Amino acid sequence: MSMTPRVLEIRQKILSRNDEIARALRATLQSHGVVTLNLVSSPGSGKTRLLEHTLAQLVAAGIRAYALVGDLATDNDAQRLARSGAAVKQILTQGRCHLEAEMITQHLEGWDLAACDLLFIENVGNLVCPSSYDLGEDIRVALLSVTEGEDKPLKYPAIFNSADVAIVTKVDLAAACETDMALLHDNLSAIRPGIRIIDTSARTGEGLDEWLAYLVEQRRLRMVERSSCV
Ligand SMILES: Nc1nc2c(ncn2[C@@H]2O[C@H](COP(=O)(O)OP(=O)(O)OP(=O)(O)O)[C@@H](O)[C@H]2O)c(=O)[nH]1
Ligand SMILES: [Mg+2]
Repeated sequence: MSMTPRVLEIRQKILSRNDEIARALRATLQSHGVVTLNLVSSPGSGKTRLLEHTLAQLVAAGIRAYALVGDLATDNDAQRLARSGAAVKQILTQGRCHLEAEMITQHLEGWDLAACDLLFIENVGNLVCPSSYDLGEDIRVALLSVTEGEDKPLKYPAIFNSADVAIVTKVDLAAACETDMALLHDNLSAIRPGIRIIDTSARTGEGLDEWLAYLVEQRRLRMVERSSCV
């Protein structure tokens, strides 16, 4: 007998268990007024650098932000993010290539969710596995740096198709990499028609105000949506 169906069955069970935990987590976060973002991308595309800037700006503006950051090893990213003054925790994934909802639930313990406006979850750098795992987020943010090649949305469709917004990073390097920005946008839109795309550079500051305005607007919209659902 072939092993394939059994492997698939176990995988489905793990995913449906994750979905159940994610559903409960989403309900808890929403009931406390938290808007949650899950940042996914390949390793090194600039998730932490974007978040360093974002958290510092939000703290300065009096918007209460928390961050969880997942990695296989080291707490380097948590140390970088904590400099902003925001509450930050590192999640070490014990070798797993993605975050799971249960890890988020566990690491939120001890945090006052009622005192949080925006929760950022930086996923493990990986363009494949994180796409299947709901973390109870409201907004999935896919980052793609210009150095990775315009074809990545076509080659890794699941991660870009499941995103609500795409952040193109490192646009200061676009000329050096001969990146065709129009093609990169077209490929993102082909995989996720109508997706909002924000071009950014953490180095020059390009697009960062647009990203911050997007966050503030999304928080407002989600809170209005929730109050009208009660
Ligand atoms: N030139 C340039 N470099 C950037 C930009 N954003 C990030 N970088 C650099 O890219 C490298 C990786 O950035 P990180 O923020 O650590 O990337 P990451 O996605 O968090 O990486 P992992 O957590 O390991 O997946 C660092 O050297 C950053 O300084 C940018 O906008 N422009
Ligand atoms: Mg990082």
